[in-house]
Amino acid sequence: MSRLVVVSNRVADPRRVAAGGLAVALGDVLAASGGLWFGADAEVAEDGCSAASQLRTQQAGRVTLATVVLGRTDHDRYYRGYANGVLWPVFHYRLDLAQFDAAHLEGYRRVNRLFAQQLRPLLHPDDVVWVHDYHLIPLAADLRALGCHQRIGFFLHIPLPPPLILAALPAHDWLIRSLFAYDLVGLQSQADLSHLRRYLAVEARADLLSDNLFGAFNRVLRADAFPIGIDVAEFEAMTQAAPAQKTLAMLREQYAQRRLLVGVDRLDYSKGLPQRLRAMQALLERHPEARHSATLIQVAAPSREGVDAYGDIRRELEGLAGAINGDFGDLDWMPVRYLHRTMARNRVPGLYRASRVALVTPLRDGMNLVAKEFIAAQDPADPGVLVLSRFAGAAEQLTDALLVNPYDTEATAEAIRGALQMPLQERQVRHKRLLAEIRCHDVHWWRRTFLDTLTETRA
Ligand code: ADQ
Repeated sequence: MSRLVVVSNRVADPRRVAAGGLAVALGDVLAASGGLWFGADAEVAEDGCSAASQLRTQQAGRVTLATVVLGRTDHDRYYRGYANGVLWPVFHYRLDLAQFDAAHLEGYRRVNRLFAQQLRPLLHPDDVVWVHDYHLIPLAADLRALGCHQRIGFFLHIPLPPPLILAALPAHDWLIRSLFAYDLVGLQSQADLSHLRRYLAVEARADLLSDNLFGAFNRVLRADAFPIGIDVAEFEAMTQAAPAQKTLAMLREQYAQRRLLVGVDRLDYSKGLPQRLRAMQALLERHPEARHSATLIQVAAPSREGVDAYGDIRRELEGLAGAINGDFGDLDWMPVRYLHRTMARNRVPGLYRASRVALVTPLRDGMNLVAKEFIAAQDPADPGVLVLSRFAGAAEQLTDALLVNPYDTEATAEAIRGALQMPLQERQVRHKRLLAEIRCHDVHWWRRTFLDTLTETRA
């Protein structure tokens, strides 16, 4: 068995539950192969320089964690400036929020080169390298330039936008060309794959050798959709464990007279949170019978607070929640409980299970794991209903959810009403199919399928 080397912006100790599903799923293979997980260190050197000597390593069981300490300037340009200030908005179709700055692009290129220089001496000839996400798109090209011949795969966790949006990105041709240094590129959905295919045909004049093979720049690239899943068995076990059960009991007691709706997100403009609150507002305006009977608990985890657009979305959301509660709330009932915090991971399943409806309504999302977690946490005998944006990657798989267009406030409000009123039998039928889907395509399936395809591709 080849050793697995995972590269991502952040590394996590796979033995810690708080690390989440991805770390656990990759942790299994990393541990079995005595693998290496490489990325940026959580600490940033304030003196401003990313010294080559600042590579830190530590053992987490059989897994080696290796991290590069970045200087403040490099970190801010690469991470905040380019990855989160340009690639994140553009790839989520928000050209209006992108802040193009040549210095940030240069910082992104420099940090990727630095990662390649630091990683190369740690690699063995038959390693399989798996690079994750938009922070590190050019990494394989930098590794190849240093003479690395290992199998290298890439997985993009966020959407890939249509060709004309991608083409607005300064240096898009360089960025996409650098994908050809990988042996395999994985995307979340068929929609993303079709965008890549069209971009390559039109902008790169690539030869479309098949649905998944593209010839350009004297290389052949294989790309495919590998929708990421969750660890369903682990999530079900977490739902039965004491912290989730205590949360469930507390919520059942507190909200004995109400039906709960739940939203759990990072506070990010891609998640459609203001649109979601406006749909709640429309529901209460149009259907007075929904007043007093339903409460939305919206938990929004603080995220990327140094980036301007994130402060704006926070203020907008606080204003909206306050306005809805002011207009519709009563002495004994508030329609929206808005919490700006990260909940402990082991309590989240209790909140899902206590809720009749989940609102997962991003404007654009690579996949969205909250939708899958909500399904896994339900009681099959009396399950809740998933209201899901058609613009989440998950919508390609979860066709038994109530699919909505989050920009259409009135239609979303009606879908929420339909979810609150759905008869038990229909809830059971839909939930059974949804659960079968997320079980079949769980995170272990995703990891296995990607790594098997990467191995075959090189063979
Ligand atoms: P994210 O944008 O972070 O991930 P998502 O897939 O929804 O989005 O995962 C969020 C995770 O964080 C879930 O496990 C959720 O339970 C947890 N979480 C979110 N808010 C929380 C809160 N307030 N308190 C506690 N936990 C919270 C990116 C892409 C997604 C893609 C994933 C995985 O943007 O589209 O699905 O990677 O590939």
